Amino acid sequence: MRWRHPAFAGLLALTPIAAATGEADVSVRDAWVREGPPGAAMMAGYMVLQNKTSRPQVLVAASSSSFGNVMIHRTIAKEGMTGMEHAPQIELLPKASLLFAPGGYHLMLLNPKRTLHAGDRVDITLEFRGGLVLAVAYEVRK
Ligand SMILES: [Cu+2]
Repeated sequence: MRWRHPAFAGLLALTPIAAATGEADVSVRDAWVREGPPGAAMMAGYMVLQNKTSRPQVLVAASSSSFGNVMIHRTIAKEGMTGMEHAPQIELLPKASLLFAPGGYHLMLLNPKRTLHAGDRVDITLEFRGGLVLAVAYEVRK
């Protein structure tokens, strides 16, 4: 049972963290979630993604234990109608920021596991191509 040796298990657990430290130049600021009406099945998350590296970075997934599912969406206007489309991945240009804001890109947060109120914090994990993972605390706001 060498796979269950405690030292080896610890080494496995540390590997993703070590892989992420070289990519600390991708960051998130002003992360927030809009408070929904009681029992809302959907909420939306916003932020500013910053790529301080000299290479493009590609956001490929988002997840959270506080929601049934998290998707990357974009609100679009077409022929006078507003809708949302799924954005399977979003490229951040080198040395650039990308705004997630009402009316544009957002994290679609489906089936919250509890009612979230203004002032609460909720953790959402962002995954980038190449293995970079960022755990971000979002503040719930009105
Ligand atoms: Cu949406």
